[in-house]
Amino acid sequence: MKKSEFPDAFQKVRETDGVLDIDDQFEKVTMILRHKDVRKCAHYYQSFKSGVQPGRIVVPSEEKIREIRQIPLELDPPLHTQYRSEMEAWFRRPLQEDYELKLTQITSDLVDEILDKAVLEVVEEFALKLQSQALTLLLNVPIEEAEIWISWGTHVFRSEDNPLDAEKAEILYHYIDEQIEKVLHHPGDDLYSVLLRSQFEGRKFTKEEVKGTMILTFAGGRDTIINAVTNIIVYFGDHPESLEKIREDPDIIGKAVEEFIRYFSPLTHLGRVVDVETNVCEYDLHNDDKVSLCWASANRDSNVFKNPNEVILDRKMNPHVGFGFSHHKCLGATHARQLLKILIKVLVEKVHSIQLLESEENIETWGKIKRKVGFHQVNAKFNSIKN
Ligand code: EMZ
Repeated sequence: MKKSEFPDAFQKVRETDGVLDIDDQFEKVTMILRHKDVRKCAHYYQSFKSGVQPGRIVVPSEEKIREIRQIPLELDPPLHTQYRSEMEAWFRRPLQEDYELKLTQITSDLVDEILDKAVLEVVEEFALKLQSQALTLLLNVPIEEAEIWISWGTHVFRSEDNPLDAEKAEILYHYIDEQIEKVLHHPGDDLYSVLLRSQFEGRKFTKEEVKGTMILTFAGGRDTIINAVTNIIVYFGDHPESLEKIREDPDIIGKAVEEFIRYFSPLTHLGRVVDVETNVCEYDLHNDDKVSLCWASANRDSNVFKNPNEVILDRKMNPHVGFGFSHHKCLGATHARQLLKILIKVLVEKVHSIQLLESEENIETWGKIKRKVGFHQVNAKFNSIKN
């Protein structure tokens, strides 16, 4: 099997049962696996709620390591809509020309740094750096700040042997508290200051609301982007002809990004809590049951995607749910898409080929299912186009 192959772990159970019951810290979670059902549950927020105890809708549940609500993720309309509308313009900034130029510069500098190095570890030495440096643009803070975030490693709550590392989470919470205090005294034009000036129901956001939004900004776009970046690089390592194809026809970059998001599905799933007895999904669900909407499974549903297990760089119809669906579509998606588009653009301009050496896969376990989501480590050599 090629390193860049990501098998569809859910195929059999999706086709036969449509759902999979798993255990998360002694609570049953019913994973919803079919594209049609995932979209339906995401849409009917009255029956499948996000606005429950902070941490509960994440799988594994983060209730034990977080008391603060991630905003707007852990809310339902109409509250969700009110908060979201305050932030939307800010999270669309990645479409602005100067933002795009700065992101191109960051990416280009990082690629120059790794070209022709004897061996590079892609996750730590490239993907994590790119994710962190790019985040300084989204937050509008100095690029040097990325050094601190890089030192936290690839996930803000997860460490090597613990998926819910409370001590590690504290580092992030403490850091955000400090930043909020700083801008309270010296407001500027960074995201913290913008949020502190934002309005909710006629009053300003509280510190806790700002903190909840910032936790989401740090956590939600971290391992997801790192996985996407690493997986795309591994894909090009295995498929030099794809680098070539895009070099010849760069107009397909937008479509290629959507296809990579579909195929790799960096976030496996997100939970909801069932509010009323409901048969909206034709499954046996009861009040207060936890379900998860499995984006990764939905994105391989052969009722929707032709040849779902193939990467088709210029796939025409691609209604993937890699960024979620309906009200809770990812707020950071504009930033993520720009980052990946620019990454591919820079790679095809500068890199001739990528030689993959040893690697270690990152495998998640969901009940009886094992799903490859990315890599803990990939050693590679990037060969410059100039040689
Ligand atoms: C949560 C989640 C949300 C969670 C959109 O993604 O990503 C996970 O990586 C975090 O641990 O807290 O933000």
